[in-house]
Amino acid sequence: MAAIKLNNNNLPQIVAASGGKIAGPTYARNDAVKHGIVHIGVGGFHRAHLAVYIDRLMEKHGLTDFAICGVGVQPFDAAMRDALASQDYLYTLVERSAKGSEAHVVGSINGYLFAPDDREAVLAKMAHPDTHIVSLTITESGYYYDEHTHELISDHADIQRDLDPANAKTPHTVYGFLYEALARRREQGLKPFTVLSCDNMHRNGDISRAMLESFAHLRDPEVAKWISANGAFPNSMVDRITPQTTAADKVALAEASGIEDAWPVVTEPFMQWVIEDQFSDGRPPFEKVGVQVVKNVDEVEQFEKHKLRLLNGSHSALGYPGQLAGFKYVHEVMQNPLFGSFVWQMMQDEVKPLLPSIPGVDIDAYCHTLIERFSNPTIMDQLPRICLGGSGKIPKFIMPSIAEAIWVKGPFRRLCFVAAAWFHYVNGVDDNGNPFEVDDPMREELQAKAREGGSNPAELLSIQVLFGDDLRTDKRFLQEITTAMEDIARDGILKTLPKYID
Ligand code: CS2
Repeated sequence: MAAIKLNNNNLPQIVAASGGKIAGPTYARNDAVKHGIVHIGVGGFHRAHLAVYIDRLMEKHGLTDFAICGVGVQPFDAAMRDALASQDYLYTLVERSAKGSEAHVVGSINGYLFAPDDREAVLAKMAHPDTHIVSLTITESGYYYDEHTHELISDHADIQRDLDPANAKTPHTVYGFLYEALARRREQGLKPFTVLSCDNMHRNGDISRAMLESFAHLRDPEVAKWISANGAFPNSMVDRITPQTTAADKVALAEASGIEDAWPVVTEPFMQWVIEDQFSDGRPPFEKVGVQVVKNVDEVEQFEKHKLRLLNGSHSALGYPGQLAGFKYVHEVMQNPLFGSFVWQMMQDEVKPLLPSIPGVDIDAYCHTLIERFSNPTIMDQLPRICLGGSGKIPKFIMPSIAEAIWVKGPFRRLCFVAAAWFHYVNGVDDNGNPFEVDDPMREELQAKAREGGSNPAELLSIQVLFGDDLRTDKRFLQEITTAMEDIARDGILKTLPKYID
């Protein structure tokens, strides 16, 4: 049977042909629903996370004021514009686990604006009274945040361009859009929309607030004051492992479910969102669909610490050494008993003792869930995805645990092994001599330092924006990481790993 193209007209046929196995939206997706959320950066993660929570609220709880209008600001977003527009903004979410695969059609996104086509349309949408939230998944580079000074990189050419009032109506950066739309809302006597960062960053809301306020201050201090007094920027912890969609995923969907979808999303069954209850202009009743809405920012921070250090830290522990050892997918790395033991012991012995206890959270159960999630053989989570942008990952997921372990005199050998593996990884050649692509904004600098340093970590550690000053002078740390680097260089990952397993 030929697959049926996904769109509004064909949806009933798709559902019927599946014998009721595939559910799709039964709620209205017309002008009766309002775009309460404008989302910048519609990719796989957004479509597996916020858009799914909203879909459930629309389907099960009659929510009509918070449908999503997607926005793309990057040239590459044209592909998402075309894919979604070709199917009335519907898409298929495929949840895969060892138990099987379930497909579901999501309808919460029902419009999409591509900024390079019409920047004014995006500004008008954000400034519209129906818009209550502007949410973001723009990756770290979209924030223009200097990790070291904690300030806006205001001398960046993109920011400079958007700061020029002559460009106010044609912004390129997220801050240019947010600022102009908020200034218009202020003029119109509207409340500011909530700026809701859904990026996997520590204190994502605080960073969004501080950067936007700096930007606004450079444009007009009065608007900056208004944003700071009235705006809301909730911090949140977001979680759902969402690999990049492949051509094979589309074929599998067509064969198994009879759906022709230009860009489906493949993800795991697990999802989590812990969000601070700070909204300036109303919000959907997220708690009805399992979101943990908390009053206190410290709570978000604790959940976030668990996630970044255990989930993302372990992903790095599987990713960089795994890529060097020649693996392609996370589950393949997990199937290797050495890696399975290594990552478990790193979590239990080195990371867990550093984490706060959260009432109602069983940290061992959490670690077990992670092992199960990493072992999921069906989502085919690609190592290059895990390894992408290591200069933004290792300093956040691994190095802080090392620094804290040194401080409390705890063990940190395995964490050093992971950092050492990344130092090797940046050279772009695996243990079998096969080259691979190192996708990192700092690639050139990293590779130059790695070449200069060889098995001596000093050169790479001298990159201050990544490593600061403290670790570089700690003798125990230097000894551990140097030993790991020498062992990996001499023997390769798989022969070195047993030394790190009890
Ligand atoms: C991964 C994350 O890229 C990475 O390093 O650890 O993308 C991870 O899959 C998500 O944070 C899961 O929520």
